[in-house]
Amino acid sequence: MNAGKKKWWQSAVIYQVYPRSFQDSNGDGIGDLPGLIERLDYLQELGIDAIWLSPVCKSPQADNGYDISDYRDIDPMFGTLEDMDRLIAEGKKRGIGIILDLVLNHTSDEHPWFLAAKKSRDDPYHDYYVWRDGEEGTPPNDLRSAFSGSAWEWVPEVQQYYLHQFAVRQPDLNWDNPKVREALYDMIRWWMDRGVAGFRLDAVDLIAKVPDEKILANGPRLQEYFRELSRETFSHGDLVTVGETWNATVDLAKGYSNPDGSEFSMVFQFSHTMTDQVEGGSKWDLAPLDFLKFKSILAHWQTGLHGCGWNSIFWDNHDMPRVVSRWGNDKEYRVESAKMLATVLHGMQGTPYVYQGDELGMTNVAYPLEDYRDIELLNAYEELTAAGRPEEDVLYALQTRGRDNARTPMQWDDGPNAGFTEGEPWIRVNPNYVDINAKAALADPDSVFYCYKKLIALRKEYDIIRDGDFTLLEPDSDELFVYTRSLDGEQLLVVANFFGNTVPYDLPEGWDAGRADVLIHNYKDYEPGTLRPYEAFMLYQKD
Ligand code: TEU
Ligand code: CA
Repeated sequence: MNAGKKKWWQSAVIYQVYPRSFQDSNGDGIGDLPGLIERLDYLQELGIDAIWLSPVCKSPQADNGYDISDYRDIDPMFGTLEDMDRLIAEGKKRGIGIILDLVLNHTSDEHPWFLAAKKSRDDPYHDYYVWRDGEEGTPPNDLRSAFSGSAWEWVPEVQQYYLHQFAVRQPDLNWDNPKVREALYDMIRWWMDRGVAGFRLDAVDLIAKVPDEKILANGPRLQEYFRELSRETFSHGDLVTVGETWNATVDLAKGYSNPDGSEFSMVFQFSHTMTDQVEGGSKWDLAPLDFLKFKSILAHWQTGLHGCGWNSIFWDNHDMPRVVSRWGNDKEYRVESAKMLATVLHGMQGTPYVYQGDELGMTNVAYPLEDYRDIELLNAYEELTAAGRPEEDVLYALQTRGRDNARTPMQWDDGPNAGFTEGEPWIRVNPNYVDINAKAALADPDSVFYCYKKLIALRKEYDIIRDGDFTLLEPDSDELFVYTRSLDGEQLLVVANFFGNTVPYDLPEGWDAGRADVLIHNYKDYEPGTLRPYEAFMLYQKD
């Protein structure tokens, strides 16, 4: 992209808050907006520019807020609209923007639109959702919900099925109805007027579904809808927008993140997060990480969008296991591997997203079934065991990949419930909070926290991290993740041992550890010719 035309979000680092697990302020065991406001100073210390806030609108919480019943109000569990205004204002004071999570593919079954829609075929709201005729017990086709079971649900009052790509309680909106689109745009403008910094768009590549042809993602009218959405809303403000597009390709993403601003700022693409599952299987079909594929996918996105689009870069979020447990080592090398993963991520081009607790090196949990809360996980348990998969094997898969790994309460200190709540937390706290917590991290200059802080600061200091092009080195190494970035005579080298072995390694030609600046290193000293377990560093030099 041309110098002088930089967007604020290209130099930004965004931090994701999953509000129900961040900080409780009133002892009901559920995190809330006043709690988040109390913790803004912590986030300012980390140095982030914006918070992506998972949904806080009114919701029966069938899917933790991703089922919205009123887009223009805050769920009482999280606070009030005044709390939201205060969050936006307090954020602004600290240079932190608030990015709302817009769930536009579906609503809650308790949204007034759906309550009206399911009463009668003649109701003006009926056509806000996706209905098909059929016979009870024989759905229109065999489309499956992402949360197990059929994607169709029968409603006796209207003698029709409605489509739900997610839970039964998340009916899909009918984007082909212009009234639906206009109603959503109006709501988005209403939020823009309240001063939000941007939006994350949930499951947005599913909005243009054509269920009769079994097309869910990337429907034929998708780009038309994206352009109209942007034209009617975002393009009127200096906002950051990030679409969640599980099914994007580099070619599609060039359009989605077109620098002309006609669609979104960027999208989340997930192909690298699917390199440790059986091909053609589901997320519950575990396989060892295909490291060469993982690297080549990331490199493909880095080079593919350079200069003609923009990447979002992330390792995990509220739908994923904790990265240090997944691709690092959450035992003896927890700190080293958490720093290594952070270094590899933050050296790439794009806008980094830090998921809450990753800056502490928070880990997965392995709970018995009764301690889990997530609808996806609980439905998967039923479906997989009913299909005959051994219970132990199912539980192991859920413990390894389940979304609740990321949703355990934020670990603030070593006091009761990790300082998250004075009540009974809605989901159990990870027992390792006694050692892994923000208070301990802030007191230790070598903590994972300060590594993130440093990486975030480097991004502001070195234009090359924002602008430089990307070249993957050692593409065939089963152990090393190495790349360079370059920009007009400046060069950056990121070297990482992604695994727990000691590996012989010499710097590439033209690099001299004595001459280059060491921007960050997760070991204290440098050992020529060798990389120790999970060792990672970033070097910088100028011609
Ligand atoms: O996720 C979209 C999505 O495709 C999920 O089904 C995803 O595949 C799954 O969570 C991976 O385990 C978004 C939100 O991020 C998620 O939290 C919501 O549950 C979902 O949409 C429905 O709104
Ligand atoms: Ca609360």
